Amino acid sequence: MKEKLQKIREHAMAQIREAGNLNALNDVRVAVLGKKGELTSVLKGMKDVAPEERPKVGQLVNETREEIERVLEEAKKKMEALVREERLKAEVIDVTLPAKRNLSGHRHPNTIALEEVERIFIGMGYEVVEGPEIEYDLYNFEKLNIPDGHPAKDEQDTFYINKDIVLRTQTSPCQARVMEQGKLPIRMIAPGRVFRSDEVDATHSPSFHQIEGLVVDKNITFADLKGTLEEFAKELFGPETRTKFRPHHFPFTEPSAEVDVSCFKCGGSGCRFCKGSGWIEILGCGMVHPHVLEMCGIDPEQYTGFAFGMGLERIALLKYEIDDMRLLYENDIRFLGQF
Ligand code: 2NL
Repeated sequence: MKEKLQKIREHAMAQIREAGNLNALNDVRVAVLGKKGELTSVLKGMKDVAPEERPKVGQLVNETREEIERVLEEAKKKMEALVREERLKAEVIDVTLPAKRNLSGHRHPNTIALEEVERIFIGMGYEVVEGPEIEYDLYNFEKLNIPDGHPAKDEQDTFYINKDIVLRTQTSPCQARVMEQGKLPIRMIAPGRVFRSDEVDATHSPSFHQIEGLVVDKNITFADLKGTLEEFAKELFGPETRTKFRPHHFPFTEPSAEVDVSCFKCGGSGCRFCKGSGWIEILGCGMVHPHVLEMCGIDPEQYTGFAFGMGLERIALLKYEIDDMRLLYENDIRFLGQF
């Protein structure tokens, strides 16, 4: 019996030494100490041992069991420590590595340009007013001195919802609505999305943005218009900027003008950017037509005003030297991230 136990012990120890992982160790435990294990079968064989020998043999079995358990436990601890060490080595964290940067959002060039224009006019005491993108024909055309039959009302240029309702082609209906409310004086800009039935190309889109401005008060003259827009141009394009007012025609202003600024790339001597002319067109303007004032409930004998309008995309393209308007709408962050 003694020799049998000795053999079981040595066999167990050898198996423990050979066990390469925790599973193998557990297999040894089951094979030796489990319900059907080698040592357990020795205990089951106790009935064949002479009664006076049983306590001694029992003690021997217990000692063997305890020793195997102890060695198994030690081996298990060693192996667990080894596994943990290996895992720690594999998971090593280099705290000196630079952190991964989060991709953060970015304002669209249109928004940057709009906020710049708003900042300038708010600084001159203007209010920013927004209005509906779907408008009555009455506000979009009629009250702005664009009667039925006028070429600007052509179905080819305008998205009609029905004969009375259109997608606004300018933001002036906003201003007509403010004038109608009758609170004077008015100093406002109206930025927003407008719609024209245009084909997409480098300078056109069926949906783009405008910023219009309106001032109505007593004794407003063309000098106020010139002073205001000259100041605006200097703020937007730099203090050296000169302006040129060229006579023009708009149905809603009289007299009307288009405004050029001296090229901020070459200073006016002529370059590729201004196509050699030294000037860049930025907006249209004029004194509000008396008939427009009248249709919006303002007495043109008492009040005069000036108005202007510019394309936001045009300003953004100029300011950031972008040569194709389509880039503004493609939402490619490799492009948008540059501004
Ligand atoms: C342009 C020219 C302009 C206006 C817009 C306006 C509005 C009212 C009354 C009179 Cl309520 N005028 N707006 C006036 C002159 C020019 O825009 O080239 N825009 C892109």
